[in-house]
Amino acid sequence: MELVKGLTIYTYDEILEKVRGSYGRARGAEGRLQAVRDVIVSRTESVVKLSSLLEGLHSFYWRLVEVEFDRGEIEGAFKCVRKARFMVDKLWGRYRYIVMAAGGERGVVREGVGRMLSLVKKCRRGLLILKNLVVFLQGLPSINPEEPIVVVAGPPNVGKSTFVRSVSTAKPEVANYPFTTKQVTVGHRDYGVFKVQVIDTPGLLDRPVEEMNPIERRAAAALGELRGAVIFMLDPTRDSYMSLERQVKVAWGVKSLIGGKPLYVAVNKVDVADRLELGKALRIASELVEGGLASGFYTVKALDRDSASKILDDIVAKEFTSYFKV
Ligand SMILES: Nc1nc2c(ncn2[C@@H]2O[C@H](COP(=O)(O)OP(=O)(O)OP(=O)(O)O)[C@@H](O)[C@H]2O)c(=O)[nH]1
Ligand SMILES: [Mg+2]
Repeated sequence: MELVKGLTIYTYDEILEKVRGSYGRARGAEGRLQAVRDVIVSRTESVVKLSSLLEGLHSFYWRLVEVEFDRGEIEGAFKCVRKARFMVDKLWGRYRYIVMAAGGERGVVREGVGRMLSLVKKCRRGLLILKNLVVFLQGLPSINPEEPIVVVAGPPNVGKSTFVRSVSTAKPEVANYPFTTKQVTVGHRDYGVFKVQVIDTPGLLDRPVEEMNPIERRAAAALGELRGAVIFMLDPTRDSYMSLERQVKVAWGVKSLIGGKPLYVAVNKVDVADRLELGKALRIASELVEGGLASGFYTVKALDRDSASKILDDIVAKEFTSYFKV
């Protein structure tokens, strides 16, 4: 994602290395103290920057962060660095004064430098967490929560990624086994005056958020925090990973995550489903509409670009009408 592009967090060891270099080059007691203070301040500047950037981080990204990181530890790391920067400045002032008054004894400089460094050392673990956090954020897809979004969700192996491949620029991995998709990815479909972001999500099981594994939680983050429309995909075939009954349970779980956002059911794999399978799935889909879960339902062959695009275009026309007016 763009927010933290180019930002580097330095670890304690990296700061220490730089301190050694600058200390060695600096002249005089005051110069050495100043050099160490400057390195610490400048090398932790990106932590301050990160802290302010995160204030603008969208709740969707926060939810993804919380899957991998402890929010309390992140806050603790910021607090530690803030305190270290403040105290380093204070120590620098104090030792500079002592050095000037006492004529720059080596022991005094060493003591001052040691105390400054030990403040940073206290944040050793925190700096590592923040460094990993930045790398993690940099690897996340750039999604603009303010622009039109269609999230494709559903049980494992129903054809979500196949659908996203067919309708958008994204080329997520497709395979005939469950949990192929482990991360949220985004593709775009161009409608001329605007683009729709089509989000591929990992497969969901029929269990509440508290029992979800990290992979499912990523899907839950997209469903819960991104506004827009949702396509809930079903696999009607007997080879499906889950029975249709269980797939319906997943659909209700998705509904509880998305609240009032519009949801459309897409019964996939119509090319291989037999009449009986299809009949049952369509009955279930229409019940989901009657039961207030879905705004509508479709049949689709996600493998086929035209079939998949027709559905997306229809949903976009219904849900994002205002965007078509220039
Ligand atoms: N016959 C047929 N097979 C399909 C269709 N759509 C998807 N498949 C197949 O279904 C299998 C699963 O497809 P994926 O797109 O990886 O399914 P997914 O829902 O993204 O799966 P996870 O990421 O594991 O949750 C693959 O073998 C696809 O080729 C379809 O319309 N017709
Ligand atoms: Mg997938």
